[in-house]
Order: sequence, then C-alpha cells, then structure tokens
Amino acid sequence: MAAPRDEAGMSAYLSNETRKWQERAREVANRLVRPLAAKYDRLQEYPWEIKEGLAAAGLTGVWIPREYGGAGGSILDLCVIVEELSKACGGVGVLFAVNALGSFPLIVGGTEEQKKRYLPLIARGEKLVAFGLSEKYAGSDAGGMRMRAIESGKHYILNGEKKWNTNGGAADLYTVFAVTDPTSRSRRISAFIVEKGTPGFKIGKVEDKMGIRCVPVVELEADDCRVPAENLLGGKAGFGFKHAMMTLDRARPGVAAQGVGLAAGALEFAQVYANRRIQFGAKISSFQMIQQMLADMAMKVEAARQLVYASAWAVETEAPDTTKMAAMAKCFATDVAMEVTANAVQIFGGYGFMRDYPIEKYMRDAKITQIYEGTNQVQRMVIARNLIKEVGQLTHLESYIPVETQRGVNPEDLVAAEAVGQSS
Ligand code: COS
Repeated sequence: MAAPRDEAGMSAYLSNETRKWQERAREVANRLVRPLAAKYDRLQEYPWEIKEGLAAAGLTGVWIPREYGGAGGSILDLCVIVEELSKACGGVGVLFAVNALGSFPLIVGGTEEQKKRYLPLIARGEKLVAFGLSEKYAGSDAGGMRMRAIESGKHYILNGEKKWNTNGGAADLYTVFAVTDPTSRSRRISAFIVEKGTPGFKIGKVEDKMGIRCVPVVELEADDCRVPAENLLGGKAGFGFKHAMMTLDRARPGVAAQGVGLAAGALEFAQVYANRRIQFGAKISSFQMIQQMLADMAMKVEAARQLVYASAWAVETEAPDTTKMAAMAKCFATDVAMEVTANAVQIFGGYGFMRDYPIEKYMRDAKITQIYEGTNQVQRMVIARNLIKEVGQLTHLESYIPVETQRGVNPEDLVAAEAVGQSS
C-alpha cells in the first residue's frame, strides 16, 4: 500500500518533530536562500547573512545532542533540512551540512571535556567547523595521508598540507587528521581539533570552483603548528582513521540529501517551465518525450529520497549495515542529482544553458556531490566490500549453486586469478 501523503507530496511517515524542522528549513530557504543564491554564486563569497538566518531560525546544531547545547535532533532531521536548503541553493546545502561533517568526529570520538568545550559553540552557530582529511596525494586513499603530527611535551607539532577543505577560511575550528605513527598500519592516524589562529596554521590557496561557489574550498597549511595535546581527539593517538570513517558513515546521508534537494529543486523548475513553454502550438509538457523525462526524473528523486531516509534511520539505530546504507544513499542520490539536473537543463533548452536563469547552477552544484565525501567509485567499492562480507550469512544458498563451485575456494586458484589480474 502506498504511504499516505500530505499536500507537499512528502512521505507522511516523518515524525511531527522532523516535519517541524522540514517546514522551518523550507521557510528559510524560500525567504532567504533562493533570492540570494545567484548573487553569491556569481560573487563566490561566503553568504554571512544566510548563515545568520540559519542560526536565527535555530537550525545550526540540530544534530548536536541536547547535553552539549544542541537540539538533540536525528540524522533524519539533519537530512530533511539539508534537502530543503539544497532545493533552493546547493551551495547553502553544503554550507550548512559541512558543520555536521566537521563536528561528527567530536561527537563520535571526543572526550567529555572536548565535547563540552566546542559543541555548544557550534550548536549556537558561533563557531563554524571544517573537516581536514584529504590531501593532494591522498584523496580516495585517505589512509595514505602525509601530514605529520609529532608529540613534543604538552603539544603536537603538525607539518603538512590539506587539500579541498570545504568551509576553510570561514570556519573557526578544524578537525585535522595527521600521521602520528608512520610504522603502524591500523593506528597510523590521529585527529586534532585545531583552532583558527593557532600559530603555524594557515589558509592557503582559495579554489575557484565550478559549483557550490558560496562555500569556500581551500588548502590548509601546517607549518610547525603547535596544537595543545588536549586537542588530540579522544585523548588517545591512533584512532583517527576509525573516527574519520565513522564520521563519513554519519555524514554521507547528508550529502545524499544534498543530491535529493538539488534534483527535486531542478525537477520543480522543469515542471513549471514545461507547463508554460509553447512549441508547435502546444505546451511542451503535453509532449510524450518531455513527459517521459519528467516521470523518470520524479521516480528517481523519490527513490533517492526514500534511500536517504532509510540510511538516516540506519545511522540513528546503529544498524549493522549502516556503512553500506550510507554509501548506497550517497552514491544513488548524487548520481540521480547529476542526471536529473542535466535533464532539467535539457528541458529548458537554450534557456537552460544561460546564466540568466537558475537551472544551470543546479547542474554545476550537483557535480561535486558525486565526488566529495568519497567519490561514487569509492562508495561502490564500500558497498561491494560489504556485500562480500554478507556472504557469510548466505550459506543456506550454497547448495543451490553449481556443484563444482560448492567445494569451497582453492587457494591455488586464487593465486592464478591474481596473476591474470596483474597481467591484464
Ligand atoms: N567504520 C569504522 N571503522 C572503519 C570503517 C567504518 N565505516 N571503515 C573502515 N574502518 C576501519 C577498518 O575496520 C580498519 O580497521 P583496522 O585497521 O583496525 O582493521 C581500518 O578502518 C582500515 O579500513 P580499510 O582497510 O577498509 O581501509 P582502506 O584503506 O581500504 O580504505 C576507504 C577504505 C576507501 C573506504 C576509505 O579510504 C575511504 O572512505 N576513502 C574515501 C575518503 C573520503 O571520503 N574522502 C572525502 C573526505 S571528505 S570531502
């Protein structure tokens, strides 16, 4: 049976609390974000007036637990807000969500003292946060990072660079990952909370971007940067990679929600345009080829939205398949975002290609969602690795597969397969 719907077409199985966040975000998006989106896209400047509006509406820190000054909302609350903001401007969607990404390491791995010190400031919107994982030579291979942190008395001395730091420059706090033990495989990396203004910590190159232009993306430089030892996340070295991965599991539904917002926003524009544009003496919305495009776009948006909700629920309930669900939602919804926004441009025809109208921006903003917080190739790798792990729960199916494959895996065959793989 189909889920009941309200007049806005949203699934009725969102709680009243979640709907409250959704309505509040929709109001801010339509009143404040949509009218300013083109201006800040053109200027490529941080829209402080929008950030103030988000804080005034109480949206900052919705994901932060109540005991640390937040609203104690769920990942689903975060996602519906991100969707509404992204419908109006993809840049503002990430401008908001990146603070969740930057603060999740504290939530999942911080000491009580660290949480008490920083989370209330983030919740009130007084401090913005950024997440410093990627480097020039370590993007998808996050574990291959080179930034070093060496313990020295009551400090760690950080040296190295970070790349593609979203919110960098605007942010006051940076969760920075660095190598503390180069000899270790699984305890190589640690995370640090670095405050803006720490001596030796600098904002480097500011990138000129295709999309999400209202949010800064910068290089970070640590040059003998002395970080107090009490800012080592969790107070113990060697857990940085694990905390980064746990953070990404929580944050990827939010990127997926950006994708849904962009796709849903572009679809709405395409619906309105197609119903007004007359060619060959008829509205183009009466042409079957346009109808098919609109129908496919709508199906994909709704499927992506439901996957976002399901992945947010998996994170919230700490379901065993959280990592896979988060990767599936991120990958699917952002691929949908790219496809749907490109098709919306197509429906707008020549007008769609012009900067005079908002639709081309959706397509430019969508592209990065397939790349950041793990490329969609990495998401597929994560999904596949989890599928292979799940085989252990499917032994009841083994007697149905060809007899010659039932005897188990012969290690000699694997060696041969690897040799074939290497030579191809
Ligand atoms: N939660 C908790 N721990 C995790 C985890 C998760 N989701 N995924 C991996 N780990 C742990 C593993 O259990 C393993 O721990 P041990 O060493 O104690 O056994 C460790 O982390 C290493 O895991 P793995 O061997 O799977 O790491 P890989 O180097 O193969 O890398 C990928 C895994 C590719 C998934 C990871 O590097 C990744 O996500 N890359 C993309 C990075 C990214 O998203 N960058 C964007 C930054 S934000 S713009």
